[in-house]
Amino acid sequence: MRSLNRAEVCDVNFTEFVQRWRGPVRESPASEQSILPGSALDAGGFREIFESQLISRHLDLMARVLRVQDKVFYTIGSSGHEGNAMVARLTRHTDPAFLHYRSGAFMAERFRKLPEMDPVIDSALSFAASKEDPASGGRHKVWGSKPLWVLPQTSTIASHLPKAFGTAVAIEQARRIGHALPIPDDSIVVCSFGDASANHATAQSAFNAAAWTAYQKLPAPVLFVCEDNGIGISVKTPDGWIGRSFRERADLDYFHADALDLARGYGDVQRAIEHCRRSRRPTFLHLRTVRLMGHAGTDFEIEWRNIDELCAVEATDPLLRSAAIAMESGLMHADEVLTRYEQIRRRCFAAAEDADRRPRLTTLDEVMAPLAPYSPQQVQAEAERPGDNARRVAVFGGAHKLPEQQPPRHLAIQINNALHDLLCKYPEALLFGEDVAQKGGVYTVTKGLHKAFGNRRVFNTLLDETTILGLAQGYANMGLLPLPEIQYLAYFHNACDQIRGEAASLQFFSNGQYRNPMVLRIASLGYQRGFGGHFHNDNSITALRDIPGLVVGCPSRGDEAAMMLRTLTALAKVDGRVCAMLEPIALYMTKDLYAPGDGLWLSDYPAPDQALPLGVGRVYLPEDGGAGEDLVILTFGNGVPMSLRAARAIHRKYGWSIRVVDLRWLVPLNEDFIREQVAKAERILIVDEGRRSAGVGEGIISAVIEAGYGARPFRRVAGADTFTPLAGAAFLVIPSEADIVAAADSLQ
Ligand SMILES: Cc1ncc(C[n+]2csc(CCOP(=O)(O)OP(=O)(O)O)c2C)c(N)n1
Ligand SMILES: [Mg+2]
Repeated sequence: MRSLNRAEVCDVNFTEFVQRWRGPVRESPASEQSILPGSALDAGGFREIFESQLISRHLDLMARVLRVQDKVFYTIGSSGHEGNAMVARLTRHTDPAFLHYRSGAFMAERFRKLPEMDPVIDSALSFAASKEDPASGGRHKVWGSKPLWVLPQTSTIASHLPKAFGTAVAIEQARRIGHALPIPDDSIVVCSFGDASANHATAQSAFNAAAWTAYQKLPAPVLFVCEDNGIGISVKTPDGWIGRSFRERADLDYFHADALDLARGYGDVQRAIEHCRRSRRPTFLHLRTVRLMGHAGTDFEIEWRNIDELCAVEATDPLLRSAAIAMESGLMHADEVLTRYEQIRRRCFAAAEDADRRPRLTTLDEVMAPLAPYSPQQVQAEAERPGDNARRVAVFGGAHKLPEQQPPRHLAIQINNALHDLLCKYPEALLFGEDVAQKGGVYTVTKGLHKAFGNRRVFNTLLDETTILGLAQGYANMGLLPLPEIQYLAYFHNACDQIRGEAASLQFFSNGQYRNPMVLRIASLGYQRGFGGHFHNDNSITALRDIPGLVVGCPSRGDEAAMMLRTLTALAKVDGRVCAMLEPIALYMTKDLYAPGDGLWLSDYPAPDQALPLGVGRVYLPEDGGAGEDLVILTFGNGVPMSLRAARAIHRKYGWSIRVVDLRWLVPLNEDFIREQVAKAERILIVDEGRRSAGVGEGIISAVIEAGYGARPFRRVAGADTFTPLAGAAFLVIPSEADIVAAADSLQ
C-alpha cells in the first residue's frame, strides 16, 4: 500500500470511523431539541455547524491536492479547529471579527447569517488567488468579508489584537460623542489567535490594554478567542500554560470551552459570548483544539514528530466527535454522514476548479489599484473647506481671537491652532497619545485641546505605542477620525508594524473595501538643544520611507504645517489614507532665521480655506530676485532654515544665484517635482538630516539620476550612520551649515 500523507490519513480516518461506528442510537431529536441530553446545542444548530465543519475540512483537503497542481496557493488549514464555528454561530455577522488563519469553519458558519452568500465559492476564489476573490481581490488568502464584518488578516500572528481591542473601545466611545456606528451599539469584537501567539508582545499589549481599561470600569467588549492546539509550528506550548497564564488574570474574564466536542462546548462558548456582550468587559475564551495535518502543507510532521503522538492527536479529530454526535443522537445515519461528506468534497473541488478558471491579477496596475487611492480634486476641496465659523469663534474665544487675526507665530503654536480647527471641523475627530491631554504634550503642541473639546475627544492613553496605533485603527474601523500622537520618532519604531503591516495594508488586502484613515503626528528629528540624547533626537525616517501607501509630510514652518495637516486630514477623509506628519521638534519654538530677533521663522496662521497640495514642495528663490539657477539645494525639515542660512554664505562667497527647495512631502517622494527643480539649476546639493544609509537623500539622488541629471555636479550632505550621542556631540553626527557651505565649495 502506498504511504499516505497525514491529510489523507485524516480523510480515511473519517470514513472508516463512520463506517465502523457502532454505538447506542437515541431517538432522533426534533430540530429545536438538544442534540444530546444536557447539551446547550439544539439539533438544528448542530446540523448546520457540522456542515460548516465539513466545508472547512474539505477546503483544507482540496487545498492540499490542488496546491501541487498550482491551482491553489495556500495550505495553512483549519483542521482540528473546526469547533470555532460555535463562536461564529453565537455571534452576529455585524460583530467585527479579526480572525486567526485557522478560521475556515468560523467563516462557513458566519456565511449562514447572509444566506445569499456561498462560503465555498468565495473561499475557493481566495485560495486560487483569483481576481474575483471577494475578500482581497486575489492579493492574499485572507479570511475576510465586507458584508460579514470580517476585516482581513494576513498571517503575521498577534498583530491584529491591538486593533481588535481598539475597535471594541471605539464601539463604546462612538456613542458617547454622538457618532452613529455602522453596526449595532451592543456589538462585540471577536478576535482569535493561537496558543503560541498569545505570548507575543503585540498580543500582550492588547491583553494589558484591555485589562487596564476594564480596571477603570471603562467598557472594552472584546472577545479574545485563544484556539489552543498546544503547539506553534513545531514548538510545544507547555502543558496548561494558557490556563495558568490567563485563568486568574485580573480584568480579563476567563472562560474555557472544549471545541473538540460541539455538544459539550457549545454552552460554554455561549456563556463567554453572553458575558462579553452583557458586561462589555474584555473576555478571554480559551478553546481546546488540536492541529491536524501539520502547520501547513509544507510541514511534514512525520519527519520530526513521533508517529504515536501524531496518531493520538488524529484520534481526537473534532470531526470524528461530530460524526459520533450526529449518529448517536439519531440525527443522521452513517450513510447520511458519508453522503454529506462526499457531497461537500465534490462541492469544494468543483468550486476550486471553477475558481482556477477565473482571471487572476495580471498587471502591476491591477495589483496596486487599491493601495493608495487619490482623488486630487476632492481632497483639495475637502482640505480647503472651512469648518463652521460659529464653532471656531466659540473655540478660539471670540472673533477677534481667531488665529488668522493674530500676529505671526512659531511652529508649535500654529500646529496647535490647526488642531483646534480640525477638532472643530470634524466632530468625529479624536486626539490621543501620551501626555497630550491636561499637560498639552511634552512641547505644549496639544495645549488647550483637552479643555476645549473634553475628555471624550482628547485623552491620554496608556504608555504603549502599539496600543495607541491599535486604538487608531479601531476608531477608524468605526468611522471615527483618529489623530494619534507618538511622543518621539524613536518610539514609533517599536510599534512600527501597526502601521507597516496593518494600517497601511488594509485597503490593499481588502481590495479597497475596508479603510482605516488616520493622521499620525510624530515629534521628530534632531537638533534639539537642552533635551538631548538619541531617543529625543531620532533622525532616521527610513522605517517610514518604504511603507507602501503611506503618506508622510514634514513641515518646516508653522503656516505650512497648518495647511499640511488640513491636506493630510482630507486625504484620510476622502481617500481613507493613512497619513503621518513628522514635526521637527527643534523648530517647534524657532522664531528667527538669520539673526536673533529677526522673527523670520514666524508665520501667519493661514485662513481655514487654504491648504497645501500633496507632493508640491516650496521653492525659496534668492533674496536678490534671481532665478536660482546656479545651485539648487533640495532639503526638508531642519535642513530648510539651515540651507537658507548657508545659501547666504555661499552666495557671498561665489555670487551664485541659489534656490532652496523644501520638499515638504517625503513619502512618496515627488520625483517629477524634483526633476523640475534640478532642471533649472546648474549644480545640485542635497541636505538630508537623516542618516546617510537609506535616508531621504538616497531617494532624491535616485530621482536626479533617473531623470537624466546625473552628469550635473552634485553633492549630498547627510547625517552619519550612527546613533545620536548626548550633549554637544550630537551636532557632530548631523549636518551643519558649515557642512553645507563646504559641500558647495566642492561643487565649484
Ligand atoms: C510575528 C510573527 N512571528 C512569526 C511568525 C511565523 N509563524 C507563523 S504561525 C506560527 C506559530 C503560531 O502558533 P499558534 O499561535 O499556536 O497558532 P497555530 O498555528 O498553532 O494555530 C509562527 C511562529 C508569524 N507569522 N508572525
Ligand atoms: Mg497553536
